[in-house]
Amino acid sequence: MKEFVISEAQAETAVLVGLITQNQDERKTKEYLDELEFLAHTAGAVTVKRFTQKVNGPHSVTYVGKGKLEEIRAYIEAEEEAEREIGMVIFDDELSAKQLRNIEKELKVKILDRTSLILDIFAMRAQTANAKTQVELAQYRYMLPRLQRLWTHLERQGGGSGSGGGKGSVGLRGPGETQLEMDRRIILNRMSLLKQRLADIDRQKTTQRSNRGRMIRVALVGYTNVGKSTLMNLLSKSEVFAENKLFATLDTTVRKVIIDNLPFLLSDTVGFIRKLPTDLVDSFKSTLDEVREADLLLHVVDIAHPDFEEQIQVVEKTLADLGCSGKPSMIVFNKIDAYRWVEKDEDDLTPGGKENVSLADLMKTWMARCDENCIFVSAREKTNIEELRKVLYAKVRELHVQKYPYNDFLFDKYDDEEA
Ligand SMILES: Nc1nc2c(ncn2[C@@H]2O[C@H](COP(=O)(O)OP(=O)(O)OP(=O)(O)O)[C@@H](O)[C@H]2O)c(=O)[nH]1
Ligand SMILES: [Mg+2]
Repeated sequence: MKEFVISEAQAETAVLVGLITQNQDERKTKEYLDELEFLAHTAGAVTVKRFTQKVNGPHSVTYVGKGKLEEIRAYIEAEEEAEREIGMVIFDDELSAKQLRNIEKELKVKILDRTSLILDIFAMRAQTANAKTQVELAQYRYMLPRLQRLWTHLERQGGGSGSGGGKGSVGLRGPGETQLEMDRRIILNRMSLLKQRLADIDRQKTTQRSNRGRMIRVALVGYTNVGKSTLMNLLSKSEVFAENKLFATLDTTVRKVIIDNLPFLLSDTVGFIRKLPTDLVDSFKSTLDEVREADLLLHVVDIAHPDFEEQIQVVEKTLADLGCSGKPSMIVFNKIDAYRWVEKDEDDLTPGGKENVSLADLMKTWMARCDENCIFVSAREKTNIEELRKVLYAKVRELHVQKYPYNDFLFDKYDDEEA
């Protein structure tokens, strides 16, 4: 799987390419490319240039138009002449086999798209057997349809026979096709082995989960890099790896947390991101089972991120895809310490934009929008964490009493408080 591992070489340079379309205006594209740059940085690459193009939609053959592709090639050549080698070109959307093949032919450098970049980071981050197996399976799923690029050009020239190995034209049934068939078989075999392994891990995990006793399960969910692991560490006094890069957490960690007399399980899971292919979400099924089986979801949001509203939507959409939209949940707005706004001059009468909203106003708006089912904290500054514990206690207790009405260790405290 070497071809996915771009992270080993130190500080490779990357060029980013994105489209400006009717549903993705210039500002949006900039945000997407910022995120792509952050992804590239996480993978160990330094971004040196961005290209964008205004089009109606991605070009089916080359993603960007021919002229733009030539412009990118000219840039790469000029850089190479100046002895600044370009390591890779990264496209913001998933490329088809055909696009990949054509772009590679034109640019002659390593081509990645958002998906293969995310997969690369996943491969780098995977620690446990479970995470490694899931990532490898996802990588093969990505590769399989793209294997065709090794041979379809032969097929077109010779009017060949497709993958069945039937009648292809003379001289064109050679190694290309056989090699491809072999590659496909090897990959398919490997994939079924990986699936088998995941099924075994799945069974083990299900047994582990059923042995956990009668405790309410709370899952921290949210966009990547919002502070889920930092909150987990605060609430459970554990040491989960947290860092300012994307996808620091790949596998689920579960900890027992006790607030007053009430024990419950808290889990920290992989973060979500835009344009994450469903295939990838599928591959992370067993990691995400923790979310699926949780009794309460804490949706963590980075309020200091300029695009946090879209991130909320992405997370809600992913949760719905996982069949979790009806679950009890609460939004935890994190990083209030880092929220910045520009105060408007009193005589400035132009209508204010997003950047002029004060934290207090934003809090008011969201309290109303969530029906007060949200809380504002800073995991870094430990602001409002006691309040979060209190709210969590009340919510978990309510769920606990509903789910395990005969668990009497709770009732002392419960009765005390009622009295
Ligand atoms: N300013 C500020 N930074 C925070 C806060 N909470 C977390 N961070 C930082 O945000 C970054 C990401 O935190 P993590 O806890 O790793 O985030 P995560 O949601 O677990 O991220 P992934 O596992 O990568 O999806 C780290 O650099 C944290 O130090 C906060 O309240 N304020
Ligand atoms: Mg994390």
